[in-house]
Amino acid sequence: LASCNSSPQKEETAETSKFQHDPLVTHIYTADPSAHVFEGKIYVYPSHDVESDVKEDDMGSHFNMMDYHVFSMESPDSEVVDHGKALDVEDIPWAERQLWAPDAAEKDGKYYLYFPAKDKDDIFRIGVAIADNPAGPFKAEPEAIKGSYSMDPAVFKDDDGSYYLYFGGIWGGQLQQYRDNNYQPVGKGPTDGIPADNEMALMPKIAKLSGDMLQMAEAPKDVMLLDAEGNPLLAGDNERRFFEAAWVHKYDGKYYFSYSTGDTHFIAYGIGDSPYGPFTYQGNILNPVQGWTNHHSIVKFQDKWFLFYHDTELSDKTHLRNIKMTELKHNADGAIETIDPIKD
Ligand code: FUB
Repeated sequence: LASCNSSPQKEETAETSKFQHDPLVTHIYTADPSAHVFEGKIYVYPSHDVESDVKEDDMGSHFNMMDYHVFSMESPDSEVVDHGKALDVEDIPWAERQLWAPDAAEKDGKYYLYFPAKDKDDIFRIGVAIADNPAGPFKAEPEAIKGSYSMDPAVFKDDDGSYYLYFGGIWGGQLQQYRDNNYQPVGKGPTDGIPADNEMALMPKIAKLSGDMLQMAEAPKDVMLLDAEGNPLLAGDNERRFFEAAWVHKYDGKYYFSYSTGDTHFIAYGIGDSPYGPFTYQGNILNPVQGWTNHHSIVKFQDKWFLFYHDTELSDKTHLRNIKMTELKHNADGAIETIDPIKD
């Protein structure tokens, strides 16, 4: 572990990248890696896992993260630089606890960090923070994004310059507490409010972002995930239905919506013709990893595609994870080759 102090504001640390299924960094616990290419480098925006005295429960309360660090790599096999703390819960006026999976976007030379946190009423909202460079530090807006709820934001920039916010997650992510964008709490358990097995599953949400990147320009809509017959995936279809961790990438003119199936631990995907979907379920991108959660991102660097993900190799504890990366391949027909994190 080497230290380099090129930034006057923040301490930077660097580790040699152990590309291909080894933890990318070992000096802190990291998870939920959202990777992007900014300014010719790979930047990774993960959660920063920490041990705290909060007891484990089915709502994920023990995922009690308090800040974010940003990482960069010149290339997939070069060293990983930790740019230090980029945002702290103490500096987010509306947020109380649990800084879960973030994402980032760039527009006109400014960088936007989108993040979920529980507010003072213990309700997940999505916030945004702004920086002049991809490593931060980020300054949070005083309020959460109006009308936002649930967690796991992911921002996709389309080729026409439109930006879309995807979000949502069931159980601890609170999506089951909402219908038609209205808060309708039905109980405190993780599955209270989940539809019956033979009903349509709760779908992730999408909204176009406003020109200033700080609000949703429209009311969130369902991202429909369909089976091969064109029917919405059902709530009881645990191996295929959406749980959390939305991500979108575009390949060969098609939109790929990928996500975690949560309690069955896959990263699955569907393909569609519009950022709004519908997306037809195709299969799994990543088989279950060590640990309960599975959360990923997909990014193109030069002419190759990469999957970023996490597992619990360093700690063997479900809430103390480590980010990893590996190459991802699209076959000639556009299907993604399933990655087995154990064997590959
Ligand atoms: O890191 C906290 C939560 O665990 C994320 O928001 C979920 O996607 C899961 O990885």
